[in-house]
Amino acid sequence: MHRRTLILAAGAAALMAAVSGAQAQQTVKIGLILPLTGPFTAIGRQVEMGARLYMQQKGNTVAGQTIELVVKDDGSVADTTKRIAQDLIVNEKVNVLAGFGLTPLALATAPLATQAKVPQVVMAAGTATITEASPFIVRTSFTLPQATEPMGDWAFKNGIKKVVTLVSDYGPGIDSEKAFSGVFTKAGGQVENLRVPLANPDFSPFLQKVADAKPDALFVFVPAGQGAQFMKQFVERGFDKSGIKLIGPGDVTDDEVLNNMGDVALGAITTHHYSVAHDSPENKAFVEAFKRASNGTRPNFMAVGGYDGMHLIYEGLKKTNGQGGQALIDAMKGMSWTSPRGPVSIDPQTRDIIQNIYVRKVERVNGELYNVEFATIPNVKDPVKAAKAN
Ligand code: VNL
Repeated sequence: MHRRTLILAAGAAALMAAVSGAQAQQTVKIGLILPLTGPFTAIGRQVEMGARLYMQQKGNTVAGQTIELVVKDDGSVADTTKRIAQDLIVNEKVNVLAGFGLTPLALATAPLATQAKVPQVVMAAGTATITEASPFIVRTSFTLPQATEPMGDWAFKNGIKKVVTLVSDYGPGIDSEKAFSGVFTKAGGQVENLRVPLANPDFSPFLQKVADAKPDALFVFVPAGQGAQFMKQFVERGFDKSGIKLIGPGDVTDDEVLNNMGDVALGAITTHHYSVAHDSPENKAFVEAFKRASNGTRPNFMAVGGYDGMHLIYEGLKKTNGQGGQALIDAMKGMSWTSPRGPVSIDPQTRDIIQNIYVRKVERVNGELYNVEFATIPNVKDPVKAAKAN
């Protein structure tokens, strides 16, 4: 009798623990931290709209859990990102951290993701080493070396022999400078490197140096959001009539602002992972839905990073039956799907995205400017981490 009561009591306790555990797990909270004020507001908005569009299309229930998105503005200040991430982990008990518009913002958060064992989905930033900063980071944007190396090849093969590079002086800019210069000089090209500050850049003195050097092409990396200002100074200095070709990764001709740049952008050759003009049924549906949900705004590569980031979280949760933490990160490794940008997968070794890189040319189509893709380099891994692994 005594023994049976004990067993019953133990059974009831176990059941109650299971029930309360299940209740605690009924909501999966995703903390989405983005610049929604300050100079990179447009980038944060693109990522947020991409993420929200995905949720709108797929609903907010996954594996029996309700998905709750908590959106926070870091104003693109790294200390703020870190403080918000800490608060989201400790007080809001988020299961996933996501967003990260610029490299320093992603890096500031990495130690917190590691400590708390919370997956950190980087949807925008592009410095190669970011995924090495925490075993809990996974990325759905791109890396600059991944997007840039094909440019070095294309340039040399297409008669460009002398190039000046002009990049923002921080992680992704330095990555793209090194990736381009490495491939291009190895092929036999000649290159001179210039770097411009990230904050409030004035491109004029650098453009003067470019004019003096008279290269065949000017290679540019500026983060999305600074392309319009660069182009303005490029025209003011008469570069559109100089015969110096504009090349680089596709951040400078980002799809949201490209159409307002005017004829100066025509003919620019860039390599990148997404164009709003990408010709696939998935992308047509994505672009239409995005425009409908955003007053006609064109999605750019940032929007796709947000959209695919949500896809990765949803599919990961399906695999773990709603569990987060280490199980969720493990479930995301090796996952593959068809994105609006084309086929993608998560490298199980590096947690970075493997994707096609497209060579594109700015053209006017039906009265609007587009990055028109004309060649594809399939399934490109981040070359920096691939080189370390070999
Ligand atoms: C970064 C890379 C930011 C590429 C960007 O735009 C970009 C970054 C804000 O890693 O900081 O286009």
